[in-house]
Amino acid sequence: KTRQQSDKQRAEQVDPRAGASAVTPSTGLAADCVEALRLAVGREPDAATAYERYLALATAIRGRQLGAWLDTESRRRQAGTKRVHYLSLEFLVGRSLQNAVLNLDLEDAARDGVHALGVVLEDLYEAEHDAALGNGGLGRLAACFLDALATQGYPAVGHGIRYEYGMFRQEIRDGAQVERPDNWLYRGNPWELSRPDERVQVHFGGHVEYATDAGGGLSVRWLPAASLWAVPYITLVPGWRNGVSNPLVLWEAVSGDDFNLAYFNDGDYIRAVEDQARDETISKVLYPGDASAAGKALRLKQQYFFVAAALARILNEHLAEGGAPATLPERVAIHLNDTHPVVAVPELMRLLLDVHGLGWDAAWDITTRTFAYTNHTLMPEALERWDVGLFGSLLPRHLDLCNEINRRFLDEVARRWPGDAGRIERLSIFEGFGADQRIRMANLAIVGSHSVNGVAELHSALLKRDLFSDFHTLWPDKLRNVTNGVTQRRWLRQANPALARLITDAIGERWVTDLEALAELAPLADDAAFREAWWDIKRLNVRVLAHQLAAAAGGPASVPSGVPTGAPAGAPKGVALDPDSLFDVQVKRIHEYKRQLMNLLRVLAQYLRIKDAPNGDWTPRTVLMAGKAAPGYWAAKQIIRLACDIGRCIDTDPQVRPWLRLVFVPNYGVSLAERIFPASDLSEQISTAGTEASGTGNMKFALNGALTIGTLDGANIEIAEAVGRENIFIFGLTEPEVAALRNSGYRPRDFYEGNAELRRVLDLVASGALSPGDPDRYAGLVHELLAYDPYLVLADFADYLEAQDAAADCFRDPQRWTAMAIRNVAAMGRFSSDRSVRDYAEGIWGMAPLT
Ligand code: T68
Repeated sequence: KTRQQSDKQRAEQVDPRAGASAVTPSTGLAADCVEALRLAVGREPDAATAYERYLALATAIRGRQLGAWLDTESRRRQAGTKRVHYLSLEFLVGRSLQNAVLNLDLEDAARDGVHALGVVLEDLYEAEHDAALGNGGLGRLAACFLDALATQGYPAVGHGIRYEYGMFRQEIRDGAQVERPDNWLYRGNPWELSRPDERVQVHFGGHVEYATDAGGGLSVRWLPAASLWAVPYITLVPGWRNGVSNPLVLWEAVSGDDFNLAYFNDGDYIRAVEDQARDETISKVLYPGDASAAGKALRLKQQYFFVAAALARILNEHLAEGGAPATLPERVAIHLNDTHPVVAVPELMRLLLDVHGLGWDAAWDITTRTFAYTNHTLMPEALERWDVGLFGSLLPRHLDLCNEINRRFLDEVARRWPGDAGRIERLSIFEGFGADQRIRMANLAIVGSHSVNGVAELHSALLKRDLFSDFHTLWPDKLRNVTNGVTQRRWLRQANPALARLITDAIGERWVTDLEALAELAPLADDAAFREAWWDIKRLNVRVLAHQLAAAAGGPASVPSGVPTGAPAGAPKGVALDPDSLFDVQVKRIHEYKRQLMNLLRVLAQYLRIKDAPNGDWTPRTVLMAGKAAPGYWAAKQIIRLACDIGRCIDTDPQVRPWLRLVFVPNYGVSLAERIFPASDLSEQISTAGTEASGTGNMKFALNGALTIGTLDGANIEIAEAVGRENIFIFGLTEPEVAALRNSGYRPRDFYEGNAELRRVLDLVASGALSPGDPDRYAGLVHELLAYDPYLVLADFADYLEAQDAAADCFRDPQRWTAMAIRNVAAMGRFSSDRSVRDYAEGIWGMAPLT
């Protein structure tokens, strides 16, 4: 407090227009900002751009984080606390400035600091480019976990890739997705600290030499064909006001400077440089596919690249701190975020066997006690299966190790089930023969880990029942559940300050670090004044979002970079969104299983109902949809086109427009999400039961007081259980019903023929009326639905419409609606990532927080 007050007093002495001759603050964050602007950025305060001021503030704050990191490290070393390393190909962090300001409790000081620079803090928040180093839920979960780990004082390190280009920027041109590169580092990144002296060499290709050494033992030498450097960049993750700061280590690929001397010697200087450039493509770009295995050599190189660098660093640190290889599992847990980093299993074996000279059994014991693995999907097309030819050409030693791991593992299986060839085939790490042979990375992960978990109760149950059933029979204690969670610091405290304040005024601020405290809100659902204040905040948030979307649509053609809101595709200039309408939102990656198509079909059904009775007493609705489609995923891109076509069709119909709007908001990402969740009334969580592993957007909506319309899928089931069925709109087939319908021979055409409203909707889509210039655009889509409909859109359609009608009726009674919303928020306690990481730490990693 006194520090903040003196910051303020000193900032008041400053006249930003006086430039260098101004009386500048001499201590505190304000002084550090001015100093950083002059001495790190090289600008006088009165001449700086907003971005330069952002750089100055970020630099000043980073200094404080570095101090906290050094303290955290020395506390960990002194206490000998076990540490977890979270290996993930994706960390979807978003922006860092506001998060750091809030977590470090620097809001007042930062306001004064930027006042000294002559600007307002919010403008500097907006100047930052999102770090979009992830596709969706999996990458954002990793970021929420880092926040939760630091907040609870768990020593943790994230390891990933410093992609030069993050998730592509989505533009909508002529109603279709266009991908643009996300050059997020082009103005520098003030949060990261490079450590070139801690670079690690990573090898690829070549061959393996086996020889008997002098003592008669086998000596193994991997003679790689190529090597490059992995250079670590450290970004600090601050805990919530606890002085803890944990590192996120992102690795950059830099070509080896002492390589391909042959070319130099031949005078082929340019060829040598070309080769260098090729090495550096490894950390060039994030793969934008979120649910199908890419199977490309570059992808495997990315995986091995960061895993090898991370393991080298982990082992070096462990040894430098006085550990021995054998004590690794006592001091270190390594978590595998999906199968993407699973090459870590043979890599750790290689280090222990070939570098440290351990025997197989000792090395294997260390390895399996160190690793744990999380599965994030049941979709078969997303399961990674590396072609053995490709794998062996890049990682010959690792292929040998996988074979030996498999041989020993299958021996164990054969001893337990003699002669059971089918079981051996199903459990094997390898599948297929000859040129078609593949490595099943999930099987390798399960064999090489002591714990395997799914991310919601249903998902984990289905892993045991279906995908990993043979492993579950073999090792009944290995498979568990850890339901996902989200950080309330970013997703409520930061994203929705007005609601956060209302909650804190009512029950205190314990919820910020103990989300179960929200339960104290439940009685306030019956307090009319509290409901009114709650409702007003929601409408205000909706108004702000509506205004931003309209400004983006009607504003300049090119939105300045760094502004998260793109121009909504459905909203022509001048057609403002109605902030009193029901804001009905589906934001997530575009996927057939997530059934954005079902959402669009019900919008059309509503459109037709309004056309039939334009004077009816309809509940006004604004349907927002946002999300990216993988660039090669044709069906997903068609869904975006259909959304844009329907949106335009409604917007140009003055009869319907007052009651119904459909807006596709481009370029969904973390920063846009921070604006959308607080401004949503209804959360669309409508995947086919049994397909969405968990979902985490569902939790962010509910935490911000949106009601859920959803199927009994993923974490929706646990949300329904927590909030009570009377406070959520559940519809559709359950997972067993989905399985039964499929097994009995699902005939989507029966639903088409049996439901006149559905028939009209599909006929409208097929008619070409939505895309007059291209009447056949959706013929294929409708045909697929009628012939196959793999995600049972038609089967759930009628029930979905009924649930939507119930939601619309309910919204007409703001008292009732708001009471339900408050009860939802009150029940969100268990969906904090603080609870998730505690489950991991206590149940899987065997770790305690710093004391
Ligand atoms: C998501 N998976 C699940 N995958 O779909 C979601 N995949 O249900 C769950 O809540 C979330 O993980 C967190 O557990 C993904 O987001 C990917 O993004 C992805 C990326 C590359 C390859 C495969």
